[in-house]
Amino acid sequence: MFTILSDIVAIPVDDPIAFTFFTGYMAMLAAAVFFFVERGSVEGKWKLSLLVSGLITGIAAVHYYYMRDYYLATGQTPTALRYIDWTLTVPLMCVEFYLLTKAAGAKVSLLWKLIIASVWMLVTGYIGEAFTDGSTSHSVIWGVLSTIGYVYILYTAWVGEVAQLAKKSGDPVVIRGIKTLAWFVLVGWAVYPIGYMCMPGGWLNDGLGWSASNVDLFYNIADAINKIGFGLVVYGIAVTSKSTVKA
Ligand SMILES: *C/C=C(C)/C=C/C=C(C)/C=C/C1=C(C)CCCC1(C)C
Repeated sequence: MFTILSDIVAIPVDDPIAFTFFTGYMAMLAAAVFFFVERGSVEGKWKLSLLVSGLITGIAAVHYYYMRDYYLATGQTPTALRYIDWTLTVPLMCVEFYLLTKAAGAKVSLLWKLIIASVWMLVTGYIGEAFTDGSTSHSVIWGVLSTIGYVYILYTAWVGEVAQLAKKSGDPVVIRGIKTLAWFVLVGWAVYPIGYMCMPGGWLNDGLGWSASNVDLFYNIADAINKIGFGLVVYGIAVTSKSTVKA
């Protein structure tokens, strides 16, 4: 139904949420094509990482296609589609951390710990958003529970296992790449809890006196920066390390 509607519903020029849904979709699609094609030109050991970058942006492109329709047709936040997308793409970003540190001895248990932390973060966040009664207490309780998972990933990337394995790898390209990804998790991912607080009942929404929900504006911008940015950092590692290897 929404697909048919989208053919006739134009994107209102004064609606930044609709605009970012559309540009987000195009950007994710273009990025996915880029990573899939470039996968062919990087050294063998980086091909899987590039494939994962392509999957992250490709999966997001499909969800953006549907989220944009949903938003245009209903004017509502596509919460379920959003969290389905994150539940697939955030664990894949954890896979990127694992692949980059594998050569230095990363174990599958590290991958599982990161995946469990991200699923915890997302399930609790989903309960906070999807089952909101508009009260601040509901939003805060589930937001805080979700943040525990986020802090765990942050810790692992900055000082925990991932950071230590990067150091152990002794490869300056990997060390610098992991540091950049850790910055993405610290700054880029922090936009999500800020967006979450903009839902009705959320601290920022109340504090700024907004009547409507602006969560999608924050999530759309953050997704584009984080998913495409993450992929580009991984791509940078792949091409730089190739050029440092002697033929
Ligand atoms: C591609 C999608 C990404 C990188 C999504 C990341 C999402 C988060 C880091 C969400 C975090 C949240 C909190 C820390 C608390 C409030 C609820 C969430 C789920 C928005």
